[in-house]
Amino acid sequence: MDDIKSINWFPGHMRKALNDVQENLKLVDIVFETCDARIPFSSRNPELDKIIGNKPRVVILNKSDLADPNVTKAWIEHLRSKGVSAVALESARKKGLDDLIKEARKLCSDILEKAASKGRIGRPIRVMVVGVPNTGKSTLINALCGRKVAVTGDKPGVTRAPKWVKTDGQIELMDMPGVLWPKIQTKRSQLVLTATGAVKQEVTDSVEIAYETIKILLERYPKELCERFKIASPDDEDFIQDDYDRFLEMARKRGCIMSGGRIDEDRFAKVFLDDLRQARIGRITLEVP
Ligand SMILES: Nc1nc2c(ncn2[C@@H]2O[C@H](COP(=O)(O)OP(=O)(O)O)[C@@H](O)[C@H]2O)c(=O)[nH]1
Ligand SMILES: [Mg+2]
Repeated sequence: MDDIKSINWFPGHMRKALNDVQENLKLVDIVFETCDARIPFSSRNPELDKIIGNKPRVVILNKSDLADPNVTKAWIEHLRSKGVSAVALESARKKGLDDLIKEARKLCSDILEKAASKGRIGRPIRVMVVGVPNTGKSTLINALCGRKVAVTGDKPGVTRAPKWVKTDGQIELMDMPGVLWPKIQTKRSQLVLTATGAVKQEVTDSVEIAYETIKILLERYPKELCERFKIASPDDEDFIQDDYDRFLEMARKRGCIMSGGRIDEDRFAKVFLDDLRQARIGRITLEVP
């Protein structure tokens, strides 16, 4: 388990983290900004925009194996329409790395041409990976390097001189990813960050998180949800209208029953969240552009 997940962000941490990123930005040609493809809004921190200036950047919709491919496409188009480069990636399975590197070289073509005109032909592009915790920064760095790199700076407050790791694709990768914090501005952001596992939850919250996430799924992925938990779907006659009754029925069907016949809501909440995080309900995206 990453240390980072247990960090309690407070304003000092946040400022320090942003300052570290800002300092290291000066050393690179381009930024790879990771986010979670299931929640591309809540897993990005807009503070990065304020310091990035005109440095090229690619937004990486990571863990796209878990996300709805159609919605991922819509996010990529949406970001591009705003002039932001974006690619889908599965860092864990190294899928999409070629597209990412191609995009990076395209965005850095001016820099590369300028270097070439000064005789530095084939100069590698210098890259820093930046993102909020749990968006796959370390996994991406390892995938790009083709081996496990000791990523020690993956924590705000650990400042040292970055090392550069050469990769295929003529990239020099900073071994220290830039760490941002999740900017939780709404209850909905809090919910989806917790539901996907990006933010640690208190044990007592599981039921509420599961309950509220089920409501989202019922709107966005009713077929997948009802099939997985073997309940009648909204266009069936015996669909259970009441949210809480439906929740209890899902738990009952899943065998989350205590001795005496009471429904074990806590156990079901954990079963549900585990199914969601492992994409066993399906490839699901909780935020649309
Ligand atoms: N399904 C899936 N999981 C991933 C992918 N990339 C990373 N992960 C997982 O996401 C979790 C966080 O990844 P990590 O690289 O530690 O994120 P970091 O905190 O940003 O450095 C780990 O459990 C990884 O195995 C991916 O492409 N697909
Ligand atoms: Mg990490």
